[in-house]
Amino acid sequence: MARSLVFADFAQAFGFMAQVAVVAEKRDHHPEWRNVYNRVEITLTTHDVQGLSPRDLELARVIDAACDGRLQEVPA
Ligand code: H2B
Repeated sequence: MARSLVFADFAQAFGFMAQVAVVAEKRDHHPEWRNVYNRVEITLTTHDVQGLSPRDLELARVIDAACDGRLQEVPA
């Protein structure tokens, strides 16, 4: 399961990552992610099952909530 996010700048991207990282560490379930400036590419997987598990869905909801309202506005 993957999602690519674009933020206004690096501070917004890294602030989002810090927020998700705190929750991920508490849950011992971590995103595979790549950050370049304002972009964050995220993949969620569970090693034990070599695929998706409910833990990935739960972390996806945390990620969706953390980036809600923080993504770069794309001009119409
Ligand atoms: N994160 C993710 N996304 N998937 C895992 O399978 C996973 C993890 N396993 N964080 C955890 C850590 C495991 O390696 C430790 C030993 O609990």
